[in-house]
Amino acid sequence: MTKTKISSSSTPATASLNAEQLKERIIRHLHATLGTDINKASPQAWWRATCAAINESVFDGLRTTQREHYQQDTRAVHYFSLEYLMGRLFSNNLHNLGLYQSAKQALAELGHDIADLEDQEEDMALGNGGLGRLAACFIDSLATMNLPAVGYGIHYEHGLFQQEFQAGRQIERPDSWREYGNPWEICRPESVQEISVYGYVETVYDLQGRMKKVWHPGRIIKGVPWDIPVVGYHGSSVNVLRLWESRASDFFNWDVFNSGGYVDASRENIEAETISKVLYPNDETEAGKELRLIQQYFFCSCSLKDIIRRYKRAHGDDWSKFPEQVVIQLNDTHPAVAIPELMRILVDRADMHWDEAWGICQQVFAYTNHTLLPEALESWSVRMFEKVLPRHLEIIYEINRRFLLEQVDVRWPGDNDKKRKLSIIEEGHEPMVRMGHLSVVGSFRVNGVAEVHSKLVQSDLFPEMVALWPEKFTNVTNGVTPRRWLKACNPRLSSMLDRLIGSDWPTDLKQLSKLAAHADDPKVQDDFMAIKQQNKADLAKVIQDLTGVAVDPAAIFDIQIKRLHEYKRQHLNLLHILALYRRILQNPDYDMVPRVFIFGAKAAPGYKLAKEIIYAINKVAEKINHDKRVKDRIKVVFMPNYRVTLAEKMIPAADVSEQISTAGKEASGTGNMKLALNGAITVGTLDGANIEIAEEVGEDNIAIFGLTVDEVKALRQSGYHSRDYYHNNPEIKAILDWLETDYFTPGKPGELAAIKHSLLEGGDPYLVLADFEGYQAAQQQIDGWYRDKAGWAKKAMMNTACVGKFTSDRSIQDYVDRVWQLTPCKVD
Ligand code: B1H
Ligand code: IMP
Repeated sequence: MTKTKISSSSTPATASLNAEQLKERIIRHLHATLGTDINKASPQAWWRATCAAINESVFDGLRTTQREHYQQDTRAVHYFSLEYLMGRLFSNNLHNLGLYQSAKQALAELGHDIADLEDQEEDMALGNGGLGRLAACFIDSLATMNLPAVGYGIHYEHGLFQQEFQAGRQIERPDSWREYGNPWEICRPESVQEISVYGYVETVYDLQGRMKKVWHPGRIIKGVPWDIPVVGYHGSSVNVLRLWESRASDFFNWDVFNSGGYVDASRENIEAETISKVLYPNDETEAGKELRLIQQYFFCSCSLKDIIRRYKRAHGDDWSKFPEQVVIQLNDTHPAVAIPELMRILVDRADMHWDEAWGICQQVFAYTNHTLLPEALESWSVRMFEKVLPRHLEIIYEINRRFLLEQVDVRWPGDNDKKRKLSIIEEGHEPMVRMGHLSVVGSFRVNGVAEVHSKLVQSDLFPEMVALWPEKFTNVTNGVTPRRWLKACNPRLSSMLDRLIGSDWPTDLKQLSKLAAHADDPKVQDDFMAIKQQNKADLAKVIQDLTGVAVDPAAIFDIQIKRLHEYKRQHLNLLHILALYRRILQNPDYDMVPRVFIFGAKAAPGYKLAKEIIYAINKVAEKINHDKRVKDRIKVVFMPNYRVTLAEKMIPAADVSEQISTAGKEASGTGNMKLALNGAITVGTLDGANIEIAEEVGEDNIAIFGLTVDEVKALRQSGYHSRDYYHNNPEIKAILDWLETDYFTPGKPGELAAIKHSLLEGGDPYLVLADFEGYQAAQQQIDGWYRDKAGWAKKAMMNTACVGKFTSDRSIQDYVDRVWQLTPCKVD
C-alpha cells in the first residue's frame, strides 16, 4: 500500500501563544462551544472554555504527530494496562504545552484565579495505586521522548471509589468522573470493534481434510474507543491513550428486539455495558470474578484488532513485518489473555501455521511483573475460562502441551515434578490457569520493577524459567515524571531550581545533582527550607479544611501515603505514634520535636483488617489531637479520599517519607521517589526501590531500619514468634493491651482489638513486631536530625539533588534499550 504525502499546514502547537491570544480563544469558546456569555458563565463553563482553548493546541499536536507516525511507518510500543491513574490534566497539559504562565495571566485578566478553575476538574482515577500511576507516568515520558506509543485500557464509567469517613470508618461512594462529559477525550465511532465471548467450539474439516476449530460465540460486544491525547513536555509529540467503552452489539440486539423481546434486549444492553462500568478496587488481591476476566479479554481483543487494523492499512496481508512494527508491553498479567487472543487471530482467522503464529507472538509480547504477593498472582479456574473463552482455553492447552514437551521435557527429561511446577495449568481439585506462567512463556522479555524485585522474580518466582531462558529476564527500575511530581506540583521549588541550576532539569533530571554544590551554602539552605515551610503552610490549610484539625507548620510533617495494606505496615506507624503518646503521658516533659503524622490511604472495600486499621488510626487521632497533656507535640491526621490531586498538595510539604514495608514485599514503590524528589527524608526498610534511593542519596541522608530480605527469610525459617516480642518488650505489650481497652473508644472496649489479634494470634505475617524496635530507633534518629536546622536542610537538599535516576524518562530509556528497541520520531 502506498501512502500519500499530506503537506503540513498547521502552525506549531505551542508556538508562542501569548495571554492576549489565549484570552481571545477562551472567550470564543465560551460563546461558540459553551453557548454562554462572560457575565453569566459559571466557573465550570470558564474551565470548559479554557480546556477547549487548550485543546486547539493539543489537537494540532495530535494531528501532526499521528500523521508523522503514519507516514514514517514507525515501530511503536503498545502499552496494555487495566489501569491508568491520570489525575487531572488541565495544568499538566498547560505545563507540557508551555502555556501555563500565559493561561494564568489570561484568566487573571478575565477575572479568574487559575487555581480555582483547576478545582473544577474531577480526577481521572482509572487505577488503584502505584501500578496505574506508573502507567500514567510512562505515557507522559513516551510522549516527551518522542517515542511512538499507544496506551490501551478500559474507559471505566466509575473509577476508584471516593472515600469518606463516618465516625472514623471508611465509606465508599461511587466515583463519577465524567458525569457531565470530559473535555479531554474524543470519541472515535469510526474505530469501533466487536468482540465475542461465551459459546462453544466446533471442530470441522476443510476439503483438504485439514482440521479447523470454529468458535461459535454466545455473545458479541461492541468496543467504542475514546482517545485521550497525551501531550509531551515541550517536545512536539502528542500520543494517544485509547480507552474502550463496552456497548451491546447492534447486530445482536436487533434480533432479540424484533422477536418482541424489548425487555430482554434492554437486559442484554445492560449486561454489555457492565463490562466497562467499574474499576475493580482490589489493589494486589486477585478477585477471580468472571466479570474481571471479561474486562481483561474485552480490552485486549479490541486493542489487538485495532493494532492489526492499523498494521494492515500499511502492510496488507503480509504478516512478516508485524514483529518489526509492533511491540506490546503487558502491565502485569492483567492483559495476559492477549497472548492466546493473538494466537487465535493468527491461527483461526488468518490461517497461519501454529509455529509461524507462535514465532510472531513470542517476538511481540513483553511482560512486567509488579508483585510477588501470592494473593496477587492471577489464576483463573479452568472451568470459568472454558465458559467465557472456550477457544482460548484450547489454545492455552496447546501452548502448554508444546512448552512441556519441547522445552521442559528436553531440559529435564522425565521430571514430572518440574512439569507440575512449570505447567501453565495448575492441577488440583479445581484446575487453574496460571497467568504468570502464560506471560513468561509467551513473552520475549520479562522484567521486575526494581533491582531487588527483579532478583526475587528470578530466584523465587520463576527460577526454572530462568534456567530455560536466562536472556529473557531483566530489570527496569520504576520512575516518576518530574513534570507532574516536581515542576507542576511544587512551583516554588521549581523556580528556585531554574534560577540555581538552569531549566533543563525537567527533561534531564540528572541536572539536579548540581544542587549538591549548594547544599552547604547557608543562604541556599534558608531558601530551600523557606519553600518547604510555605508548602507546609499551604498543606496546613488543606488539612484544616478537610479534617478540621489545626496543625503547626513548624512541626515535622511526617507522611505515609499509599494504599492500605498489611505489608505496607501503616499499623507499624500507628504503634510508634502510640509509643510516643504513652511516653508523653508517663513523662509530661518528654522531649520531642513536635510532629504531625499524616496518612492518606484507601482500603479495598472487602479488606476487613485494612479497614480496621483506618478506624484505629482515626480513633487514636481523635484522642491524641484533643488531649491537652500532649501540648501539640503530636498531631495525627488521616486525609480522606487520598488521590493524585491530594498527593500533589501533600508531597511538596513532606519532611519525612514513610516507606516501611516488610522487606521483599514492596516490588518498587514510586511514592518513595516523589517524596525524596521534593526534599523529604525517607524512613524506610531495605525494600524495593528504597534500596536504590539509599544508594543514590547516601546513608547520611536516609533513615534505614529493619530486617533485610535475607533476614526476613532466615527469621521465618527459624520460626517467628511474635509473642516473644510482646512479652519481652514492655512498651509493645503496653501498647497492644491499650488497644484492647476502651481508652480510644469510650464505652466500647475491644473495638480496636483486631490489630492486636493479627499481630499475636494471627502470627504477625508481616513482622511488624520484629521491626518495631528498629523503627522507633530510626524515628529517634529523625528527631535528632531535625533539631540541627542546617544539617536537616542539607539532607533535604541532598535528597532532591541525588534522585535524578528516578525520572520515568530513565525507566523508558531502559525499556527502549532492553526491551522495545524503538527509535524516536521527531515531530516538527
Ligand atoms: C503493584 C499491583 C496490583 N503490584 C493487582 N501489583 C491489582 C496487582 O487490581 N488488581 O488486581 C492491582 C495492582 N500493583 C505495584 O506496582 C507494586 O506494589 C509497587 O511496589 C510498584 O511500585 C507498582 C508499580 O510497579
Ligand atoms: P506507593 O505505594 O507509595 O509507591 O504509591 C504509589 C503511587 O500511587 C504514589 O504516588 C501514591 O501517591 C499513588 N497512590 C497510591 N494509592 C493511591 C490512591 O488510592 N489514589 C491515587 N494515588 C494513589
